[in-house]
Amino acid sequence: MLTFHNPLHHLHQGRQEMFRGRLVPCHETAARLDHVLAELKRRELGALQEPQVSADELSAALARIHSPRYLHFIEHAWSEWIALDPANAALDALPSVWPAPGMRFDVLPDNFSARMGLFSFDAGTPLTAGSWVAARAGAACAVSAARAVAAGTRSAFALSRPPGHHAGADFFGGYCLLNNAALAAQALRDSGHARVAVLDVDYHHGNGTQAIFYERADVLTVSVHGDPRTEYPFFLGHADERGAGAGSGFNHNLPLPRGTGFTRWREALQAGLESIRQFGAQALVVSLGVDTFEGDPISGFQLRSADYLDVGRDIASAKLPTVFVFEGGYAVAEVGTNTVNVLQGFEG
Ligand code: Q9C
Ligand code: ZN
Repeated sequence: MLTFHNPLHHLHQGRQEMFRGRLVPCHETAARLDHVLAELKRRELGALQEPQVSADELSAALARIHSPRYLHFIEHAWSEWIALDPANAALDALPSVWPAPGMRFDVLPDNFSARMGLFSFDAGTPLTAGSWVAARAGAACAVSAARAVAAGTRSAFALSRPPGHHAGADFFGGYCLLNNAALAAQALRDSGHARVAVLDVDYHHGNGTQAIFYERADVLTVSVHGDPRTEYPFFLGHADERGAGAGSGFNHNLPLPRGTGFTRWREALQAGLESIRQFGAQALVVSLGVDTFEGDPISGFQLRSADYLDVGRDIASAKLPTVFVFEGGYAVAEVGTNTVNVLQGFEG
């Protein structure tokens, strides 16, 4: 497995996220990626590279997925935050006010915290001094991995953080700033693969990825996740969301109840893979979150470490050029084992 890892990921490290009326330490930590990288080295699973995308190429790739006003906001958010008060340099920026349906999303407020809310959907995703630089380098990993696969490598892994699948064209949230999986899927489309599938196996529904491709027939989005009736991100991810307009029929959600174990989870994975087969995908992007693990501190499925070898084997059965993109997984001591088990199972 050829891996592109983000050499600047540690520049994004939020201090706190809002949880039940308190600010608690962020679950999405730099140590997560360090554990996966260490495990990849330990098992000698393949070459480890830094992303190779020019600044201009990367900006062009970002503009294929995200809106100009969102990219401008994220790039400059930290300098605006400390311009409000130099003492803000010691704090993260977190949103606390959001437009509700019926309010204006088209007018960009002058007020910084109003724009933080306009471009986000939760108070769990802090922006810090290095967030933009880290997220951009993470996006470069996804684009590099997609290009390697487009050039004929069977599979590649974008070991990127912050994660991406909750980020939409115009918003951040769920620890995600730039949608790495969507960037990889678009890069595969742009290099000539007519039909690309995104398979999201993170515990949480990939609302950003779904929204980005919802009206498109060229990218099928499939997600196996905790039922949004009880699980984050709550407001998207139901089974009746099948796509819209030209994209009607090209989104497939497989929500499962909290507490689901591997046998039932694997049946949902098989159903998702069958959709991908029927679609006639020419390439696959996997949003690889391992927060489905039984020991995950914020999630509710019951997968065990050995199960991830089978997950990799099942994904390999699709016989498609495949880009894996790292997403969630917060049981820090096991995140390396679980993630690399998927990749090793895939390689067989
Ligand atoms: N106290 C990803 O896995 N909030 N994002 C959970 C826990 C947000 C997860 C609350 C979870 C986001 C990429
Ligand atoms: Zn997740």
